[in-house]
Amino acid sequence: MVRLRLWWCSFLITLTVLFEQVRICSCWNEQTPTPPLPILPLPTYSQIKWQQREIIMFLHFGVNTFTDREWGTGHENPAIFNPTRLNTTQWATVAADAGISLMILTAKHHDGFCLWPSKYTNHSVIRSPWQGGKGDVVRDFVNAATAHGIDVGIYLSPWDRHDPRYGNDLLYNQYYLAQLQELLKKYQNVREIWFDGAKGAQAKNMSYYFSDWFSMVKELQSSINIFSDAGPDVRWVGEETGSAGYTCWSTINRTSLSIGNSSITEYLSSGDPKGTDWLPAECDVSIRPGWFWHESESPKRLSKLLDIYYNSVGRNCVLLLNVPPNKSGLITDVDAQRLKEFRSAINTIFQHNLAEDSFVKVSSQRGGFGPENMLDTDHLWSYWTPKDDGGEKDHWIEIWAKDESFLRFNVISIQEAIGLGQRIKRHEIYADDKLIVKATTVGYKRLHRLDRGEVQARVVRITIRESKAVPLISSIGLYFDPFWHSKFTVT
Ligand code: FUL
Repeated sequence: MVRLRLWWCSFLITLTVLFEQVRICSCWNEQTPTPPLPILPLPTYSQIKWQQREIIMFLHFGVNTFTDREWGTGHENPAIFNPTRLNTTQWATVAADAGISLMILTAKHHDGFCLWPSKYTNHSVIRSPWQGGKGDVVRDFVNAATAHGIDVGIYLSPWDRHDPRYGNDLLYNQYYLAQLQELLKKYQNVREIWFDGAKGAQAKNMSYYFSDWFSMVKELQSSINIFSDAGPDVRWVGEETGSAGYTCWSTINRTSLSIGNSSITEYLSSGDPKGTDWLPAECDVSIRPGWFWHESESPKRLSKLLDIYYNSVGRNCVLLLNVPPNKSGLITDVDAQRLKEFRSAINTIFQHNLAEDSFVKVSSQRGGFGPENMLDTDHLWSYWTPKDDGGEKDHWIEIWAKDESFLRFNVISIQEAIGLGQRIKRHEIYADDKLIVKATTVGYKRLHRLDRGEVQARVVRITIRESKAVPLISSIGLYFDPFWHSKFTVT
């Protein structure tokens, strides 16, 4: 009898446990699949917003515009600053027409002349005939940009060839910090502040109190991105022709960086897969040979601007393109026209993604994170990811032409869901089993414009050979760039 009771009890317990397991399992199946864990470091909200801008605009304007120089001496007479037709609305219109969402103005360049009426110096617009000394270029710039829905950034040169305090660490740092506070209190919603590392040979011994400056900036405007050779939010790419490293990580070790140090340019250009800081690179380059406007110069050709686009935005960077206003205070028509052509060319190239008309197959998929996520409009939080089985094997995506047709393209685009970290170390692309691209990093956006020219294929395969953790791909694309005239055409 006792035995029977015991048997009956254990039977009931087993049944309950089984029932509970089935219940947990079925609940589990009903739940929305969760994303994989992130791989640190991650971008901040402001860094993601910055990255999504892709192209931003620099405006170098000041006394050099009137003296035909690149670096002023600091001895310029403020009276030479007299832009007779200054119109910041025209600047903003040119930027808006080019699809630009952030403009950065040189409030003070190395010559020390201030485009706003700073109370800490009289070497400024106060002493210029423009608007009878009552004008404020920074104010007009901020107002015009804001009215056009464009964000603003400010460049305030640390190197100052005018101010007598320059050379005295304490006095000059106090002056510089005072101007920073003045600007960031006066002009709201500044999205980027640019700390230029350039210093003339005679100024090498001056030290800047970067920690004080950075802390003050964040205290006054917390959503701002601070740019310098060493970040902390955006890093210099290490050169000024508009080209990032073929390998370009948004991660780097900040402790290995310092401002104005020419021996780290390669490190800046490639970043560091082992880096513990998220510090993406910005590629600054001018539409003209110089940063300031010079009558004798003209804008770069469209083909050059497109090369720059592929080598900067197409290598996981933001392109900061300088378009300098001229002596009259306007962006020159040829520059405005070139910029329009540039935007229209980009729109033309990327208007039709052949992958959208194709079948997409993948090596495997984590539940809820299928290949369709690579073809929607969310290029950040919607992504395909394979099953994470911990194995070392390759993951791949195949794009198949429908029916008996061929995919005809010369550009391939891949984007990683960087909100969960940058992961891909090596990838390859095959057209009908023929290797056409062997590359390294992807990041926010990787564009491969094929040197070998146009390719026609039934199937294109993207293979991820090495990744820090399972890859998360937010977008893939195959495009035909009609502006790319390569010597070779491979079918
Ligand atoms: C450099 C400066 O010396 C140039 O004049 C220009 O402003 C460029 C963006 O940065 O370091």
